[in-house]
Amino acid sequence: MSGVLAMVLAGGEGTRLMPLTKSRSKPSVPFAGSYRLIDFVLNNFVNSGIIRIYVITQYKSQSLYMHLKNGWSVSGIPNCFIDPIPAQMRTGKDWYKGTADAIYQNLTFIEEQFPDDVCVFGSDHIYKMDIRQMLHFHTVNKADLTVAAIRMPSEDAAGRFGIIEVDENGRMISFEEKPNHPKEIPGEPGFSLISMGNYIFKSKVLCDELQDDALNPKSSHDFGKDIIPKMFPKGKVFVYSLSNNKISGETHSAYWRDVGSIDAYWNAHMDLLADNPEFSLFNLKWPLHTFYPPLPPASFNETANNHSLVAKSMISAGCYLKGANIVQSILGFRCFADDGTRISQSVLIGDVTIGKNCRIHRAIIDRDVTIADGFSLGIDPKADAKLIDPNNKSGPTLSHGGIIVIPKGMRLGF
Ligand code: ADQ
Repeated sequence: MSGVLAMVLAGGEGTRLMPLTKSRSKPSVPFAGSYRLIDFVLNNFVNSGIIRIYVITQYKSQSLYMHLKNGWSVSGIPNCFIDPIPAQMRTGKDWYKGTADAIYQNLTFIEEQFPDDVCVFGSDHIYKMDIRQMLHFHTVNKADLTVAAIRMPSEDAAGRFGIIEVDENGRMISFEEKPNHPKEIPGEPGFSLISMGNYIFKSKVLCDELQDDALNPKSSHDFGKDIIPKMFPKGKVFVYSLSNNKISGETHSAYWRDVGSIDAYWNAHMDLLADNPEFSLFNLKWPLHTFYPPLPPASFNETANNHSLVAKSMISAGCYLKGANIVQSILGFRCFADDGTRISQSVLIGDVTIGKNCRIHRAIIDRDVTIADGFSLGIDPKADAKLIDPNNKSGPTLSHGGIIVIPKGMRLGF
């Protein structure tokens, strides 16, 4: 893999994930108790043997930077690195105008590494992918650009993703960025082929295209809006389907989720708790690394009135349950739930303290939240409504699907 360089785009703001993105970029939003969103793409690269990785940051990048430093630093191995690149205005006095500009402003780092191919991948998605298989496809087809794709119901794709059409050889024959009425796959009514936002470019082609794009005053400097629509008519853009990707030790078909909204984020957590989950965290042949803080195991205690009971849930290190009942929920590091409390279908991100006899249902609770004895969330719509100020996007919110989100640092019921 010495001819391959990875550039991971990690500057996304993630406005639809507010208030979880109030103080952190979307790629550093915690996921599944112990992870952050960026871990999934980094694990894909590292498990594929690609350990020359630049992570391009911009929006509120401090927690992402700390996560990379604590969990992903590589030192002392020649030609192996996972290095964040902060936005530095290298080409002028502008922040990154779009995803293509984010790479253009850092072309010097590509030139220094002289790779044959550059993987430009997003960092906001939950999936597993053996990138060697996509590289093989890219090389066999002598492609200038290969775009990773997956099929999904057209109604879910509308307005959200780039829509692709291919010929019988896998060559891209049309591309439309986020149309409201996506074209369907021929012969598969109701389904469309969407871009996953992951690209492999021949290195020289990428540099040339970005230099051209930078000179175009009409461009928005974005891969989906500008670079791909300009490149595919030239004919050497191929499409790699995630459904052809095989992960060692797994039998499920391809799972890929964009957790760009609160409901999608909550649903992806509930997916993990299914009996035979489509996306498993437990494959030893595809280990999922992250930063693991020095914490004791989770402990479950009992009181005079209650045992701690846990069902269909994941409880991270450092949690302490004192006679609490946890059902179909995921608790991140260092959460505490007191006597008689019941938590169901909820996600606690970490460092959450919940008092006695609380009822928490269909909630997402961010870090450092403290909830007083006897408080309920997600049970009484009128009580929940009192917490929500529609003019305050960084306060508690209620999603379309009815998930209540409590932002970082709140104290409820005191
Ligand atoms: P979007 O979902 O709109 O579309 P975009 O906001 O462009 O994705 O973000 C792509 C990646 O780049 C994300 O990982 C994000 O964090 C990062 N990013 C965004 N702005 C950035 C910036 N200024 N600097 C650095 N990083 C930045 C894209 C494609 C679609 C495709 C979807 C798949 O354009 O065609 O379907 O991804 O999710």
